[in-house]
Amino acid sequence: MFKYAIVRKPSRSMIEGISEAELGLPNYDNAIKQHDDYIEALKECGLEVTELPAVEEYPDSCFVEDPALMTPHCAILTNPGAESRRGEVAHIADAVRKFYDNVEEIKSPGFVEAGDIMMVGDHYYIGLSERTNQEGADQMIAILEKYGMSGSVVEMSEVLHLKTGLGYLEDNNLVACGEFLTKPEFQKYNIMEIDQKDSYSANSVWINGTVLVPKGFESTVDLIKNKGYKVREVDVSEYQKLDGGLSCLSLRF
Ligand code: CIR
Repeated sequence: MFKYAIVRKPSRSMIEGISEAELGLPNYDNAIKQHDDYIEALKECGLEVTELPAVEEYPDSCFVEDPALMTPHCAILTNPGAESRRGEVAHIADAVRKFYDNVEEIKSPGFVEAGDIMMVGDHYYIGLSERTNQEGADQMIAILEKYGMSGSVVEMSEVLHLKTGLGYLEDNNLVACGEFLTKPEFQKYNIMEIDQKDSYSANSVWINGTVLVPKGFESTVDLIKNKGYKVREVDVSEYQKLDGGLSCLSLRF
């Protein structure tokens, strides 16, 4: 069960965030409304939410999932592969230290963005993406092992982050799309297949028994409800325009 979440208010500079989505620029006012509802959804799942102030200097800084990984035993400050995002780590560090005594760091030439990391119990799958490299993954695995956890790498090539196409819903259930459907390491899970046209909804998030699903993907809602989960839809369309999903908008621990 998770107790806390950290989010960061989007900055007006978010329109300059990295994007390959080709869905147009996000509307700031609408993004704020959606962010408020996202926070409400986290609270409905029983989380105590810390909202950090916007940082105009970093357009992608509302995607707090990437600069840190929170585990039950330690927190790890990452080293984002995207150069324009590297400075976000210093901005999240204080908030992380308020909750953790054990805070570790990924260092260059190792790069990790924690959107590439999926937790399954004590094991952490680490996607090797354009943002996370082998050296970063090796450092991450060494840190996890120091605290009695484990990690393994997942080769990937189709999407931005590992969790862009994959989400663990606990109880051995995985929502997956595209290249992740056939990866040998995931065949031991019950794979709930997300159709390619609904790929954005593969980034659905389990929080304390409820699954947050991005708004507008009825078949995904049905798929997840049919497995017995409670579903809460959240409209994050303004963040989709920046290649960001539901999971990227918070740290949950
Ligand atoms: C980026 O490209 O870094 C941001 N525009 C989106 C980050 C999304 N984060 C995530 O999937 N964990």
